[in-house]
Amino acid sequence: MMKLYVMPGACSLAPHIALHELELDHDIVTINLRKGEGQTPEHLARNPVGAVPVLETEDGRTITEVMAILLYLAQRKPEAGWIPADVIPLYERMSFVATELHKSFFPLFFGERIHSTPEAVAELGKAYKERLAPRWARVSEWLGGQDYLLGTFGPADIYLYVILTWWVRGIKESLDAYPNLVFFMKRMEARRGVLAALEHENLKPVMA
Ligand SMILES: N[C@@H](CCC(=O)N[C@@H](CS)C(=O)NCC(=O)O)C(=O)O
Repeated sequence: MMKLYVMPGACSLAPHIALHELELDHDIVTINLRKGEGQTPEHLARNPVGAVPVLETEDGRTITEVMAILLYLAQRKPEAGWIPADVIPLYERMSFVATELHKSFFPLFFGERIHSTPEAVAELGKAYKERLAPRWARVSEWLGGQDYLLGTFGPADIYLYVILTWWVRGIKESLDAYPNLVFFMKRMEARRGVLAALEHENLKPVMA
């Protein structure tokens, strides 16, 4: 059976949701990064940078990177139609979530690893929140009046959902300035696969 290594609430929630949405058999293994479990020899052998997610497949592949794992899972269930004939808009949106959104959270969550004074950490946080504003506007514009980023549900939506949970639950910021994103989050949290993965990670929906 496929094995996915996760830390509850982290970006690994995205492939976890995908496994449920695609109804693929899997085992979940929790890696507690706060207790240093990402840096054990066993985990470093899976992913030398010590991060989650990592997916181990039945035929011996080890796959890292949220985007790659999501695409691998989508390929495992082609009938779900998660990979459109024209992959460019899918890659554009996934890449945006990975590089413009996901990685902007490191300075917000771990500013004290970059600067040593509380003032500098606060200034960094403020700058990154401001930097995110046009990026939330960009995904909101992509959604427009659609239910999902590409019209129909797929991996880019799952990845965006997880990053937005960090904004709401982790940073305790509001999405009220972006009604499309509020509706999107509610729509996502009405999905069975999303709720199943949240429950497994002992998390509550953020829009409840
Ligand atoms: N580019 C990686 C980023 C993975 C990542 O940042 N994972 C975080 C959790 S959200 C992590 O494991 N951090 C632990 C660390 O970097 O030491 C991906 O897309 O999978």
